[in-house]
Amino acid sequence: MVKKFKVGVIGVGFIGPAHMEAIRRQGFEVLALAESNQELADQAAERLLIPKAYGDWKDLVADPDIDVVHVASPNYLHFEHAKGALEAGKHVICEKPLAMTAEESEVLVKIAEEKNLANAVNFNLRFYPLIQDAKARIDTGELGERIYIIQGSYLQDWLLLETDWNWRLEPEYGGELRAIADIGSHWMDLVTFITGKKITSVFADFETFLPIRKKPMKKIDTFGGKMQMDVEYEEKKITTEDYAAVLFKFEGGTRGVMSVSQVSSGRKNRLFFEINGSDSSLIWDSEIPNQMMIGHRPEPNQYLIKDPSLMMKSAQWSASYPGGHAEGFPDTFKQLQTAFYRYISQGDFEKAPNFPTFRDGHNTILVDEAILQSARENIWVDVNY
Ligand code: NAI
Ligand code: SOE
Repeated sequence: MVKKFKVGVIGVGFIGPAHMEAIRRQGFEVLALAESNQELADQAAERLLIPKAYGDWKDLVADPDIDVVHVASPNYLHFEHAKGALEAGKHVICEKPLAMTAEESEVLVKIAEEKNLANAVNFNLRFYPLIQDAKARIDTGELGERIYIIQGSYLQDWLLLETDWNWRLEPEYGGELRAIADIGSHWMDLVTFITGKKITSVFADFETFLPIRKKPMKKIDTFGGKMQMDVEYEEKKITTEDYAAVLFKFEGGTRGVMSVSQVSSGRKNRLFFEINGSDSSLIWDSEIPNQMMIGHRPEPNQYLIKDPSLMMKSAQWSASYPGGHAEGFPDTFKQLQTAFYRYISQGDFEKAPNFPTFRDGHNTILVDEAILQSARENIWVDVNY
C-alpha cells in the first residue's frame, strides 16, 4: 500500500496553487497552507479548500501530521523555509532558485543529506514528455559522438512596460540576478539535464533597459500587471537585468549561447533550445511542447509528436495520454511530483533520484554567480563545483 502523504504548502500566490493541484492529482492530501499572515492564510484556505491555515510558516513545518513541505514563497524566503522544514524532519520540494546565494544553497544540500530527507527543486520543465525523450535520445548516442553546440533563449514580455511590477525586480526579494535566476536557471538546468554536460565556464553581457520603473502602491500578482489596472505608482531605481546574453563552455568541448529577456514583446513565456550534435540536432519550443524537431543533414528532418508509442522506451512513463492529447505546464508539475513521491514511497535513498535535487539547484546557483561576476568584470569565469 502506498502511504497517503499529507502535504503542506508555504506561499500560495501564483504557483503555490499549481503545486496543490498536482499534489491532489497524485491522490495525496493538501492538509495545510501557510501565508504571510493569518488573514491571507484563512482567505486562501477557504478559496483553495484546505483544512488548516497557518499565518506563520513555522507552525506549518512543526505540524506532526505533515510529511512533505512544498516551498512556493518568494525567492528571499526559500532558504529559511526549506531549512526550517528539513530541520523539522520533512521531505521538501522547493521552488527555484533554491536560495539567494550558493553559500545558502550549500547549507540546504548538507542538511538534507545529513537528515536523509528527499529534496527536490521545482525545475518542472524537465518533465515535459518530449524533454524526457530528448534526454533518452542523447543517452543512446542518437545525435552522434559529440555534442557541438547548445543554443537558445528564454523570452517573456510581462515586464516590458515601466508600469509592470513584481517583487522579482527588487534584489532584496528576488536576488541580485533577475532574468538569469528567474528564467535562465530553467534553461541552464534543462540543457544540463538533457545532455548530461555541466557548464564549466561563462561570459555574460547584461542590460537594464528600464533603469527607473513605476512601482504600484498596492500588491500586484505575478503576471498580474498585464491586466488593466488603476493604481498609484512611486518611482523606483532598477539594478537587476531585463536582458542577458551568456556564452558557455560545457564539459567535453561543447559550446553554447543563451539569451534571456523579460522585455521581448510578443514572447509570453517561451523557452527555446537547439542541440546540435555531430550527426543530428534536437530543436524544441516550450510554447509548442508536444512537438520536437529532429534535424538531419543526409535525410529529411523529422517532427516527433508527443505520443508514448513513438517515444523512447525510457521516456514513455512521462506521457500520461496517447498522441494527439496535449500535455502542458500543469502536467509537468504532476510528473515531477510523481517521480518525487514514488522515490519517497520506495524509501531507497541510496538510489539516484530521477528528479532535480537540491544539489542541482545549488549547481545552478554556482553558475548564476559565475555569470554575475562575468557581467560585472567583463571576463570569462570558470564555475567551481
Ligand atoms: P507570488 O508572489 O505570486 O506568490 C508568493 C506567495 O508567498 C504570496 O502569496 C505571498 O503572500 C506568500 N508569502 C510571502 N511571504 C510569506 C511568508 N513569510 N510565509 C508564507 N507565505 C509567504 O510569487 P510566485 O510567482 O508564485 O513565485 C513564487 C516562487 O515560485 C518564486 O520563487 C518563483 O521563482 C517560483 N516560480 C516557479 C515557477 C515554475 O514554473 N517552476 C513558476 C512561477 C514561480
Ligand atoms: C516569471 O518569470 C515566471 O513565473 C518564472 O518565475 C517561472 O519559473 C517560469 O516558469 C515562468 O515565469
